Amino acid sequence: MSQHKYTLNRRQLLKSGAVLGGGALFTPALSPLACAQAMAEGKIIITAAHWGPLAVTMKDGKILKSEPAIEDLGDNPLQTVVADQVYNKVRISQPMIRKGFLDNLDNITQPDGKRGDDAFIPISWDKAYDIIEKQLRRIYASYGASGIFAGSYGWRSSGVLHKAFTLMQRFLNLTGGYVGHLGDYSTGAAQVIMPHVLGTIEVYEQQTSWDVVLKDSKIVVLWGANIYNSSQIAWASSDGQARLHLKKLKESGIKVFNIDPTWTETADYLGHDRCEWVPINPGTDVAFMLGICHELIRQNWHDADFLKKYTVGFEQVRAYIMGEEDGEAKTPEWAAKLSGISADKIRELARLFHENRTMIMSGWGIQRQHHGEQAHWMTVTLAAILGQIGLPGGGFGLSYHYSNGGAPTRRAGVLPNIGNTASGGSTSDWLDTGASQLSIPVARISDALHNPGGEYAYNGQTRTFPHIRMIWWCGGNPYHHHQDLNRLRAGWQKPEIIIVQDPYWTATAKHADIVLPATTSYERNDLTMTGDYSNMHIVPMKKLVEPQGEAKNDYDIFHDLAKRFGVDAAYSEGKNEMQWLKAFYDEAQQSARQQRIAMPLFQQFWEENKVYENPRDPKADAYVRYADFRADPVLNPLGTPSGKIELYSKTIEAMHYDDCRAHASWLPPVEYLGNAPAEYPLQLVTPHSHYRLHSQLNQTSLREQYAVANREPLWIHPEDVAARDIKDGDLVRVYNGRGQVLAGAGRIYNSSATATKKTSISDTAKNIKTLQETENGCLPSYYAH
Ligand SMILES: Nc1nc2c(c(=O)[nH]1)N[C@H]1C(S)=C(S)[C@@H](COP(=O)(O)OP(=O)(O)OC[C@H]3O[C@@H](n4cnc5c(=O)[nH]c(N)nc54)[C@H](O)[C@@H]3O)O[C@H]1N2
Ligand SMILES: Nc1nc2c(c(=O)[nH]1)N[C@H]1C(S)=C(S)[C@@H](COP(=O)(O)OP(=O)(O)OC[C@H]3O[C@@H](n4cnc5c(=O)[nH]c(N)nc54)[C@H](O)[C@@H]3O)O[C@H]1N2
Ligand SMILES: [Mo]
Repeated sequence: MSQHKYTLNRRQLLKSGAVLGGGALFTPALSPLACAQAMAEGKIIITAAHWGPLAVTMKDGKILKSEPAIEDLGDNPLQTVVADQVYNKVRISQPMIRKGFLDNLDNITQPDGKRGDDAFIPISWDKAYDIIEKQLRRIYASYGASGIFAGSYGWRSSGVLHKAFTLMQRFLNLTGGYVGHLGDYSTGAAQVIMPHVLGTIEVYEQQTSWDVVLKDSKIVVLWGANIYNSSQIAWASSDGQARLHLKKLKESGIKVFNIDPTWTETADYLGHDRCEWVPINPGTDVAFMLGICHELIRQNWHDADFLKKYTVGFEQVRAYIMGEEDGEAKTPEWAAKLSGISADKIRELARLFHENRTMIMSGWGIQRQHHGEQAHWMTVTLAAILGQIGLPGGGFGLSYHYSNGGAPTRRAGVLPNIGNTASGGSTSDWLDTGASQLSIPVARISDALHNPGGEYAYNGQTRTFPHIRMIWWCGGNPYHHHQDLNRLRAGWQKPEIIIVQDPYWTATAKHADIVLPATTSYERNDLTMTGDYSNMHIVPMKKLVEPQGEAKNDYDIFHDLAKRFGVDAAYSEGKNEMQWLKAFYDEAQQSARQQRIAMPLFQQFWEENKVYENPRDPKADAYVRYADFRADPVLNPLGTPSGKIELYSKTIEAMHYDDCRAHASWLPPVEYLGNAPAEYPLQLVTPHSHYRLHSQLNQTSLREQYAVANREPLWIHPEDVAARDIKDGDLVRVYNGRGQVLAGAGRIYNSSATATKKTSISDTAKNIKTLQETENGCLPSYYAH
């Protein structure tokens, strides 16, 4: 993702024209007091992770403790457990091979069906390399690149050099190619629909600056956006700015709505005085927004001038909303039945949004669903009808909750990354992975394994699933992140060989044939920036300790293998670890110099062991998304066919899809409150955890802070609890027809504020059945090996 963002930021920097003078600052790693304290205890080393720059105190060569290395308001518990990550009983200590696979080595075209149930035996690195080399050559000779899936989605660790799956793909691009992935789990639906509507993927773009929001917005809508929680991390490294902005929001006079099935950590932080809960039924946001739009149009509150000048297709949308298209008017009463929010509240929100400068901050949970495309298309449609897009503090933002979006972009020399092709070429960091003809949409992995050669529709194209005979996963955990794991597990038995590279015995590693132990980011040297949008800091990621056990860096694993294939020169470009880092840093430093920002030379930077902060840019502080387009839509057209916001898309019309019409529309999800059968009356929502990054850190002591009955906490409404005789702290079985998981009943809502609510979480927790078999990071078997 960051590559997109860095590219964007570079473009913005170029666009920003006149360059101010002035140098950048070194942030002292810790406050003087904390610093003195830490120095007395031992040496401090600076590193970083997705959850921010870290100051790590060492003692006798061991990691003692870790703390934030920059000011980070509020607690970010993720920053405290570096030692637990490194010294951990679920680390993989040496290369391992599955017993049945080893026994069957001469006949592995016929897999034995025992993945996930078999024992592992240790082998040497050389033996592991021998087997991998032989099998990779055989697979290429028999099936070509389409036989190897190396899409390997996942969040790996931060760093511009030690990028797990990028390095794997770099190696495989030199040996013959692979099947990659399209899109991601985060925004899979939005990033396909948004280019048709706005001409950009929109989800990974800088937002209207928080400074502007705090000054000009009268209403902020958290639409399934849990900023306090989800901004603890970034794809590169968190700059911690969201907490600062939330604090200011709490202190401001701005009215906040939390449109969410849950009373989130963010809502809780803002408090009931500042923030009103609109506890919507999951999966019904489009209906709810249509109800608001109906009221806006009925009252003649829609902004006809804006719609005419900046959008196409309002007439079709209007006809649909008013019921002229399908005979069903999308009235507030109609929307209330589906969403669980009263028609009066819907009318009130329509009036408030119309009368006040309103910023809709949308998270991504609303689109990580069946028909998820509609949710963000409808969000843009609603914002267009309100007519505030491009005005200070108005419109919508799809990334305020992520990577501290809205923290203004700094003037900076931006660090490049190692690419998945050698010597320049594509340095795509996240989305497509270099073999686009063969790539499959990322969440199609089960479908691909089950239907080799099968056809599927994707964004107007008919594509064909490859015949995957080998899987190599490096830096991700599909047994954590994929849906319907029983189905994945069945498909997973089909390939001939599966290699997994990870520091830990994840559920995925346990389903491999060959398991290779990777280092954590604390066992190698690297660099990162903070703030995928802000480019706020450059941080040295210094090696804290030697690789644990027989673990090796992913970089070195693929370098060793590259030698066996005679491609090591192209792989390494003749550079070792520190030479790579110096080259990346030098490039950033040169670009900084052109902007008259003084960065120290690499050696000094590295030895100083400090976080480097980039200077502010007054222009960026005042940034308003779509202001240029609003000022002059002819000179600054959008990248859509019409150059305008497409509320109706002729491109999509021409696709003739039943499940995506040419304008945003209400398509009932296959499973939701509205069609729940009696035996599965509850709906499970699986938001991202405050205490983990997906499955990462699940194996640390953080778990002790939040686990209930030693399981992931399950929040249930008192009404649902009463009907089931569940007490706080009970171990509960959560199940449906597809699978089951154990959880601990915790944070049972019983505060007076929620208990008195009629439309409370009970309405969402009741009568709905969707369950994804592992909640984020539940990993029922993580500890069981
Ligand atoms: N039910 C449900 N499922 C979801 C979601 C949800 O909201 N609900 N969210 C989805 C989303 S948005 C996402 S992004 C995905 C996340 O899914 P993943 O990105 O797969 O989850 P992580 O736990 O971050 O997995 C990263 C893995 O990389 C390993 N790793 C870390 N550093 C290194 C390294 O240097 N080298 C190697 N080789 N390995 C390393 C970690 O140990 C871990 O096993 O989950 C998706 N799945
Ligand atoms: N601490 C922490 N931060 C993270 C992550 C993490 O694992 N831990 N993961 C990171 C990643 S990779 C991503 S993609 C982002 C994810 O960012 P998001 O996708 O925005 O995060 P979620 O927590 O899945 O969902 C946000 C909110 O949407 C609500 N929600 C769910 N369904 C619905 C619905 O149908 N309607 C409405 N209105 N609301 C709904 C949830 O209750 C939740 O409060 O977070 C990132 N930040
Ligand atoms: Mo994600």
